[in-house]
Amino acid sequence: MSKKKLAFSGVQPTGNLHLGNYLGALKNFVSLQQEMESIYCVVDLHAITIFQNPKILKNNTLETTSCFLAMGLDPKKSIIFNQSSVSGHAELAWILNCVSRIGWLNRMTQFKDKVGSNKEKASVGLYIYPNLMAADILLYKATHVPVGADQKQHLELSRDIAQKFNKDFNCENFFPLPEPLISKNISRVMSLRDGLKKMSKSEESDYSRINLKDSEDEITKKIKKAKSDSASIPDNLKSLNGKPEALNLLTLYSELSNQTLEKVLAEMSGKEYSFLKKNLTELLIEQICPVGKEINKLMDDKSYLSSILREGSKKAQLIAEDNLKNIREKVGLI
Ligand code: AQP
Repeated sequence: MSKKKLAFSGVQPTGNLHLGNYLGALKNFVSLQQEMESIYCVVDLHAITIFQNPKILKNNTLETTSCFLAMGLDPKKSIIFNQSSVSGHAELAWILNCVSRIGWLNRMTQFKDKVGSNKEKASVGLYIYPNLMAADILLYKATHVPVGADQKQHLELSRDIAQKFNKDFNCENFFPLPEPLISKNISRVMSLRDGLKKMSKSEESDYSRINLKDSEDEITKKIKKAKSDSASIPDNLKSLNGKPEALNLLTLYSELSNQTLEKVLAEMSGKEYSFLKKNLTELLIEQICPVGKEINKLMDDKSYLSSILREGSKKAQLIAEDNLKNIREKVGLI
């Protein structure tokens, strides 16, 4: 039996989108919309698991929408909307809170990393965030979920929840088990300051990331200051062991220039990292700056962006309500 393929993914409106979001997730969103029905969501309910200034949140929601469009998502091909405008996400999340197990959530490493030793003060929402993510995906019976490697564990949890729901309510194959689509070449873009940490919006230093809205000047400065290595570029991958910052810069160059890492090493071996940085800067300016300019242009017309979300919500709502009817029926809710 062939199942209908449907892609779903979300991005939090928590600030400037960066190169990690772009290469780890958004690039895949754009190519998938050619292949299957696709739903992309600005996940504002996820964002508020950590306090957000309401005015800034609204603006970030529109800006994330503008990033989707600037990257090449086409509202005629993909459904683009914000999570809170379809109340089914919250409703299904509640049902799944009752299916998911505390033991499963206790294993989620992202929660542990985010709260550190401050667990008692974290919001309950942050703890049950992965259940809401499962609801986002299962509400549309999505089969494919393009994400960065940091979301792999949450995706596995979504599959466990889907499987348990199907078993508990005796409805085999009711929820498809969603497949993560994680880029092979660059699944985790690392911070420019610390190659062991992922590039992230919430990292304090802006020098740790390339934002999609960075100017040519900012990109040049950030790459110049990025940590690399005092030795010259090696001719093999093994020599990059223990040099995560150098590996990160080389992987970025390989991804942006569409070449394998091995080919990049063969070409650049023996050269200083300043040579790589110069070439990487040029590629970043060529590929990222036009996106940034488009984001700024789109943000000048906020009513257009709101209309994209409104139209997308209507379409998402229809699919969600149809599925929810069946879900309520399975659970025994009148
Ligand atoms: N560094 C990264 N490398 C590869 N993929 C990444 N993603 C995020 N950072 C990287 C992927 O981008 C998508 C959207 O992520 P998000 O903004 O919803 O949440 P996040 O993963 O928590 O991103 P940040 O930047 O780290 O935000 P903060 O700092 O607010 O937590 C996801 O598919 C993610 O995997």
